[in-house]
Amino acid sequence: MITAESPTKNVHLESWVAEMARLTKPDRIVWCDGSAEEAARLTAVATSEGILEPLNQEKLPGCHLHRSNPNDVARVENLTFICTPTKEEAGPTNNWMPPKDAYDKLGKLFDGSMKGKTMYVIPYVMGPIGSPMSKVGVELTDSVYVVLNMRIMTRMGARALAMLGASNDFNRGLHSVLDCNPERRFICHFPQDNTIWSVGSGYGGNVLLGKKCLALRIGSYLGKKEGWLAEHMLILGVESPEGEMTYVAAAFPSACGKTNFAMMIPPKRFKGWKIWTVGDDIAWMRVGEDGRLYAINPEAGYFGVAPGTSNDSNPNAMKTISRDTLFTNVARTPDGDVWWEGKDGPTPHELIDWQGRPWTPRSTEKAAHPNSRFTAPATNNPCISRFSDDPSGVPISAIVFGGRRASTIPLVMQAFNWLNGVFYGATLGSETTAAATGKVGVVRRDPFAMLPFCGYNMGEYFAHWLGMQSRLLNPPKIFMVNWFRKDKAGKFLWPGFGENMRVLKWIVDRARLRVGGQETPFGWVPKAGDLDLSGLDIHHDRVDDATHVDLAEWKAELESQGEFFASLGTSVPRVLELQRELLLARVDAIRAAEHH
Ligand code: OXD
Ligand code: MN
Repeated sequence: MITAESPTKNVHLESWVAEMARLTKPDRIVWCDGSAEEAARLTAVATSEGILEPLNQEKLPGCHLHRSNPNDVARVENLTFICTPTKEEAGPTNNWMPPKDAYDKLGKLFDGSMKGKTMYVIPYVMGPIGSPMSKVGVELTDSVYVVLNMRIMTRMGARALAMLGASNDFNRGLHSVLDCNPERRFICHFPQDNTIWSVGSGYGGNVLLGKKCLALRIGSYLGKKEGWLAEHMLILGVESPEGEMTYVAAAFPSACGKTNFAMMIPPKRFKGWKIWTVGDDIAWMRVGEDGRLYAINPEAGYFGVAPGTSNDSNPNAMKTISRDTLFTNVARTPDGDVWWEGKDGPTPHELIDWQGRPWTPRSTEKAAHPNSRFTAPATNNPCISRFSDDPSGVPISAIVFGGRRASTIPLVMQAFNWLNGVFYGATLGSETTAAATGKVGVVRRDPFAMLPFCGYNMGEYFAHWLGMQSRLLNPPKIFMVNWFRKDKAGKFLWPGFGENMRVLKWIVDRARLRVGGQETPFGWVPKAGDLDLSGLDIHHDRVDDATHVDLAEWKAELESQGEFFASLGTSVPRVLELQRELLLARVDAIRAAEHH
């Protein structure tokens, strides 16, 4: 084994890397420094090995295409494990393996897994360098694709080593693609050891260990232990024409248009208003000295879903991915451009599909995989917030929960109080999409959009959220939204995209206590006239339908929420179940009164 001299004097890191190298037996160890020269060198390696394909460098400077193994295109929740000493700690929503069993099982798979290969050591920071809210991780991987993605998604290399110093406090991530066989694919988290072992996959969410694994699963566990929140939330700043800035964090299950919302361009009517992106997927939030909730985005890039991204749906994303971007499983045009379903312009006459096969509009399969992705640096985003790298984070005034729901859930609703808002989060549901493997189009409960990402017992997670209230002297207001409600004919009631600014404005004004609302049993919704609809060609009936609360639908919803709570068992805080029963009783009482 050739061991490149390590650039660190950190004995904890050195001895762990040596131990993992004894296990995986790589031919070579390369410590990544995060420099531009290194990126150029590794891109050349990846290109010569066929892992990356250069795209048209005039149209897309610095951009490359990667095609994953067709058996490896999404996160694999059934192969993702939380390895805590007891099953109880992992809770009813996680797959569990005892730590010793997991280390043994994966240890056998890792044994010699890097023979003939290079082990890359990737030191990285999640969060702004030097922020007390940030965390250091080190990922060891045999995938150059992982290195190049981590370079975009995190602050990696020498600056991460500098931040770590001599400390032993870093996440230990080990990854090997093996032969990319689903039978030998496992993503195991060891919260107590601050360790992640991932084998048998090369797909982003399974292998970019800083993202879902550290920033959410391990992060949520650390958050519970240390008194903060690691959330599956975008963070954006709304700037008014007067320069007033209001920060909003929003949780949506995967592929509900989170990236679009985080980069929204307000419609013409909102002249002078501006949306600034702090983050598009993950928020780490702490109580500040002033009793407000402060958020950082632990990531440095966007790992976004390509299909549906266009100059219509998200012009800022299109600009963001026009250079220095890695595309995974999209289609390519004969002249080396990228394409996916829902991109602007006419469908090209011929393409190479995501599996490298010729494709024409007559083909029955999709050209791009529905979960094809772009990995792009946040600094490419024309509307990146100037505070996105601020070590203190940004103060959050509103928290929003949203899902993809054809009925029941109104366009927007504000919770009466913290408990009511936590109840919104705990009962969040959405119709499934392609980001996770499994059935598409059924409602699944996805509390706080964290179902696949909460690294410990979900009931205790709810309790942690409830418990934050006593430390928040100035808590954010909590809302739910639903851009996806449909009419009887199955048409969306609300136009969505940039028009969501109108809803966001109501949220900001509510958070700042300066606009009206209509009380319902479940929260406040905008009254006719509260939403600014000027310049929008929509019949007011459709807005009324979009914001309507239908008691019969809600009764069914509350009953389904009850089944969900029951499935979580006794760890669900009693106040949440009582809140549900109170709402159900109110619905029954109102309906009984109406029938008299
Ligand atoms: C993601 C996801 O990739 O939530 O962000 O699946
Ligand atoms: Mn996500």
